[in-house]
Amino acid sequence: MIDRRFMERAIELAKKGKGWTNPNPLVGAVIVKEGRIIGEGYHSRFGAPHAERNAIASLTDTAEGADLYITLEPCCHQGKTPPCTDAILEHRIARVIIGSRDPNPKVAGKGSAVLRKAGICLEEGFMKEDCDRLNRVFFHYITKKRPYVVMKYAMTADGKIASRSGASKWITGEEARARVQEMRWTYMGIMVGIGTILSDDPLLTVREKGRRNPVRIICDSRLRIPENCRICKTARKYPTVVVCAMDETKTDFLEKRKRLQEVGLHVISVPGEQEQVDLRRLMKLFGCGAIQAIGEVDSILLEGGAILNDKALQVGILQEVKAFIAPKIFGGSGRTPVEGTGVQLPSEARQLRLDKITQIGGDLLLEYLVKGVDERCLRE
Ligand code: AOF
Ligand code: ZN
Repeated sequence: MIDRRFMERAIELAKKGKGWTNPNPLVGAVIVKEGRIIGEGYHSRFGAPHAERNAIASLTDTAEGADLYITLEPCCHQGKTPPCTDAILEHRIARVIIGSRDPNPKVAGKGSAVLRKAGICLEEGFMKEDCDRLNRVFFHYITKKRPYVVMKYAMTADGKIASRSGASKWITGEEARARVQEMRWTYMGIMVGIGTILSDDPLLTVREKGRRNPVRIICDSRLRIPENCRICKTARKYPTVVVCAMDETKTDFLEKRKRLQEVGLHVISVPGEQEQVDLRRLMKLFGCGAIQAIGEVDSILLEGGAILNDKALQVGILQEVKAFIAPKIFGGSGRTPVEGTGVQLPSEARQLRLDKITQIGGDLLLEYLVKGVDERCLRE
């Protein structure tokens, strides 16, 4: 009999790797014999052993004839670690119950095929939706080689991200702000526009000790970032990339870059139309790890401001929107999360699909998926 409880346990284990496995997936494994768990494990860190091997290492009995519940199809390739399919066969596991299929072209059904061919009884797609939910980022990144980008903002019930005077501290309550902190360490990058640096002088780091900090990415077409801002002052401690759209041959650029490099920033120029950063090309560079000293970035939390948010939506680099809504009203002329020109007609709106609603303290968190993958984004 296949038991949901064991896959639920595997999912719970997988989640323990959150924030550490990127750009690898979250994976949990449970080995069951005669209705009893005899081994369990998860993928805990990028480069560390896979979930299956950790589960095997923890066995309290031989795995011969046992069932393996695994949230993701076992790999069959030699990566940083040897194929998990080998370990499953060596330990004579009789049945493998898989949640998600691994879309990594190196695996993509081949892992299952190896097991089936070896005579293992396979159940695929068990609790697939729950298992797929663990790895939205990985599925996007491994098939498209672009970061999964999430736009996050906090607004009042009347849609303002700041009051009339521009003040934005604070819109949401403490618990919602703690949730944002948690979001930061689950993404590999955190991106803002220069406007946000000039108005808020944020640090964009993770306060919780012992957590990984995302790479800070500042879109700053003309390199206006002041050397005395908090980002610059902490650039040696927290990797930071400033992306501009300047002519790399001009002395103006060379001089500014030199000064910023001296404080520890990585400066690149990715010029697009109208002397602005080409966001699609930038995503491609991050996805394939082309930015020296940063490596591959599988996910980015976009924290504003309104102009960059608009641009990101327009060029199609966004996969998800996370909107916090505070139970208060500012009224007046305060700024809104997405500005720019906007659409002429409601029928021209960018469509989202509501994915989840959570109450956090007195605030709401609405999570939406952006409908349809923008193919333009993948070509360029
Ligand atoms: C599994 N179990 O726990 C994980 C899998 O570079 P490596 O060797 O760590 O391999 C990374 C790839 O292996 C990754 O892209 C994904 O396809 C798969 N991850 N597979 O069987 C695991 N983490
Ligand atoms: Zn593996």
